[in-house]
Amino acid sequence: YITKENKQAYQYLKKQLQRLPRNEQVKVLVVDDSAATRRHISSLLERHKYQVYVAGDGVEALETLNQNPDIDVIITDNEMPRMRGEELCAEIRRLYSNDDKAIIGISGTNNAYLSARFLKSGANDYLRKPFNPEEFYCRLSQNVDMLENIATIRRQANTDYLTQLPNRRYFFEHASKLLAINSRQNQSSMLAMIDIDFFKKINDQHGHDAGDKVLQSIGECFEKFFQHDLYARLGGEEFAVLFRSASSTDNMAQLEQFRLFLEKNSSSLTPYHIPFTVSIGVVDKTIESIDPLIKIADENLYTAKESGRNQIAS
Ligand code: GH3
Ligand code: MG
Ligand code: MG
Ligand code: MG
Ligand code: MG
Repeated sequence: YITKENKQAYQYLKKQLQRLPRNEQVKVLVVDDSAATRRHISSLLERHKYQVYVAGDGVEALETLNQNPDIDVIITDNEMPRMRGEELCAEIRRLYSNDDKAIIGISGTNNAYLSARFLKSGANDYLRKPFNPEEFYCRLSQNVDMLENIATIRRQANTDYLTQLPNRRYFFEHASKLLAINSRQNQSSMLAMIDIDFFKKINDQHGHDAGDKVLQSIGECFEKFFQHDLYARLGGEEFAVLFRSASSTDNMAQLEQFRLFLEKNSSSLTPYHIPFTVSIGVVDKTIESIDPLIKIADENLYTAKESGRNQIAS
């Protein structure tokens, strides 16, 4: 029979096994001026299937990071020519967010203050040489866990749970950046507000679950029709697209294709076979802030609704 200890051991083993394929995705940069130490740490990492990069000092490390910006963890020695490990930490923190890179300082010196100095310079963790491999793996793995958790939370904070589309927060954050770039280049920005017609009726006639399925199905259409643009579910049955292309003719054609596709195919998109259409309000303007752009698009959306729905107004 399964004892509590057995079960714990089994779950631990399962976790360890699950960990292997993850490590293959994790990129670790080893910075040390001693070739022997670089080899030792690299072989520990390779044994657990991490992707390994090496650098002989801080300057080389910064070059490697510049060429491989997706490196996740930096393990660095302190005593090195040209740049000390602490200085490297501070420089990495100046250049990269501590949300997507973890730093572990390593040193063999007998300086009692070094661990604190490493941490103050932006390191997440510290190991004294010589270290026990188990401790090394545990500290590394906990730092990777932390990076993964941050990535998960960030993804969730930016995603609408029902449709899995980017959400309002994501849209506003990125829209202002895109508008700033466009207006600096004296280029207009095109925004479309898209609203499902008579959606309340769908809920009333077919139930809230059916309404949810309609929202999910239209979400998948956004990924197909506007994959190069910034789109989001702003709330309820309302969506926005901010176009990356400056060609308003192309953008309008894309919107018209989308509207027509739903008019023709919407009933086959859900198991409930509910036909639905959308109304779209469009604005094309050289402007730096998103709020007035949304206001005009909303007014045009209202016009599209008033003029009989299932159409685009600009
Ligand atoms: P119009 O053509 O003028 O846009 O009419 P409408 O019925 O689509 O618009 P209205 O604003 O009156 O109703 C929107 C409805 O959307 C009301 C609300 O219950 C429903 N709704 C909002 N969010 C969700 C959701 O996540 N799931 C479901 N099923 N319904 C939702
Ligand atoms: Mg050294
Ligand atoms: Mg409405
Ligand atoms: Mg509506
Ligand atoms: Mg609405």
